[in-house]
Amino acid sequence: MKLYSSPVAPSPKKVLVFISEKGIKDIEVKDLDIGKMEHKTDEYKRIAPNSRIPALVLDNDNVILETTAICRYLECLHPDPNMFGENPEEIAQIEMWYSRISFELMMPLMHGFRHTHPHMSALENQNNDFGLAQRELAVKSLQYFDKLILNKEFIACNKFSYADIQAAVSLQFLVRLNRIDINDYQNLSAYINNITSRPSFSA
Ligand SMILES: N[C@@H](CCC(=O)N[C@@H](CS)C(=O)NCC(=O)O)C(=O)O
Repeated sequence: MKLYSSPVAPSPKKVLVFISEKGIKDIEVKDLDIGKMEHKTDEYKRIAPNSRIPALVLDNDNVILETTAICRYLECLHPDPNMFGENPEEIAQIEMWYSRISFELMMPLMHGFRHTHPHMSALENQNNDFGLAQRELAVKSLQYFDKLILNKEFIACNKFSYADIQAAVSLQFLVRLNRIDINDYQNLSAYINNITSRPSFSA
C-alpha cells in the first residue's frame, strides 16, 4: 500500500500516528510538497480527484480518500490495539467525541486558518470576514473544551482512541495557524502535551 502524505498537513499526520500506534509496516509513504502544488498535478488528480491529502492506494490499485475512512480501513485489517471502540457504548462514545471535536473545534479553526492566512490564498477562495467569524467561534470552543478536558487524560472512554488523534493533531496544527496561544488554555495544553508525547507522534 502507498500513502500520499505531507509533513506540513494535519490530515495525513493523523493517519501516520494511527499507523504507528498499530505498528503497521507495509505502507510506503510518499510525501507531496503542497507549497509546490504537487497535489494539484494531473498525475495526483488521477489518484485523488479532489486534490486532497491523504490518499491510500491499495495493492489492487483502488484508492481510499478521507482520513477517517483510511483509518477505519486499517482498523479492519489491524484490529489491535483498538482505536474505534470495542463495544456498542465505546463505539458510540468515540464517534460522538470525534464528531464533536470535528464540528465544534476543528472546523472553525480550519476555516479561521484557510480564510485568513496569507499562505492559504493560493488554495482557498478566501472570505476574510467569514474566517474571522470562524476564528471567534473557535476561541469560544477552545474555552468550552478547556473546561471539559480538566482532569481527563483521554477525550473518550478513559482510553486512547481515534478521537484523541483527531483532537490532538487538529489542535497541534490549527491553533498556532490561527495565531492563538494554546498556553491561554492550560487544561487543553496539558492534554495535548500528554497525547503528543506518545512515541507515535514523533515516529
Ligand atoms: N476531509 C479530508 C480533508 C483533507 C484535506 O483537506 N487535506 C489537506 C491537508 S490537511 C489538503 O489536502 N489541502 C490541500 C488543499 O487545500 O488544496 C480528510 O479528512 O482527509
